Amino acid sequence: MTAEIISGTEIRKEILAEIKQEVEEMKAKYGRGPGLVTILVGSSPASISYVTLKVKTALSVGFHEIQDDQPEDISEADLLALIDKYNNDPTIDGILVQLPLPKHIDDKKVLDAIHPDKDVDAFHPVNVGRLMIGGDAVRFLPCTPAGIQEMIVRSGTETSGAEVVVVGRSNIVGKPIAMMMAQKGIGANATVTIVHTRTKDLAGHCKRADILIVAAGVPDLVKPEWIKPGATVIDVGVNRVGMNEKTGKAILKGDVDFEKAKEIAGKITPVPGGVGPMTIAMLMKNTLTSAKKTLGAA
Ligand code: L34
Repeated sequence: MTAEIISGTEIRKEILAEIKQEVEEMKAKYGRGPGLVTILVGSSPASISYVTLKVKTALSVGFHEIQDDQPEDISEADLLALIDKYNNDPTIDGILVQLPLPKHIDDKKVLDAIHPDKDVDAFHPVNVGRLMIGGDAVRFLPCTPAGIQEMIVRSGTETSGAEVVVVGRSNIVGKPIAMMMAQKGIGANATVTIVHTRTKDLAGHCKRADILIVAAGVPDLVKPEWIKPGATVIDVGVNRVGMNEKTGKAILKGDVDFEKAKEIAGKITPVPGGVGPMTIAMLMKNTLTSAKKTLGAA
């Protein structure tokens, strides 16, 4: 049987429609909508592609959006000063500095400089700590993990008591999604295992997973025979594996061999059109949340 495809593109549409509606109500009631600034340093094609999508999406839901592109050779001090400017700008509810940054800039210093209440990526240590504590402490969830959890919930996958295996232990995806799935709450209450490059029996762990979340950044890492029949597979990988000669666009591939995996899995996310679009939708949701809290509307 072929797996049900969990379409990030479709779910995103629903979420953005909900957000757009709320933005209109906010503008009518408070005289302003949410404000987001995206800061892109340099010109990596992947980052340009993602930031362009973020800007377009923000404008489509009625946000005040500032696209602040900076040259590759901007100094760390100038970047920190820029962040400080937006920290103090009352029209800005969310500050996003696209990663990765050039090598001469300490990304930890930069992320720490963003005010936690405007940190719509939820990468600041304060927001990471709040996520760990869970419940009412949480202001923002990191965008990719939040998108993954939303897809799991909206696809009707049972998480309570489920075996979740997370492949990858990054700060952006692996660590936070593992913590979120283990916590109490909707789309959570799971038994979670984190596996990584030093794990002895990667295949054995994956085979036990009712929900397999793969965020390793290695194309086709997960083999079809590692998937438990009927499992829900969430593929976070967005690997640029080549260029389409005709369109000039990058060819994207996930961390899972999709064509074969979809014959075994119960539900599966595609690449492109899966987790990527959800990441952007959740960024919009976080920015809306930030504005609501600032305005006293939530
Ligand atoms: N600060 N840096 C910060 N926040 C983030 O949340 C990110 N991330 C990751 C890289 N750096 C970041 C993103 O935005 C990865 N990421 C991201 C966002 C969107 C998409 C992929 C990764 C996405 O929309 N992918 C599309 C294809 C886009 C294309 O054609 O290039 C998809 O369908 O998968």
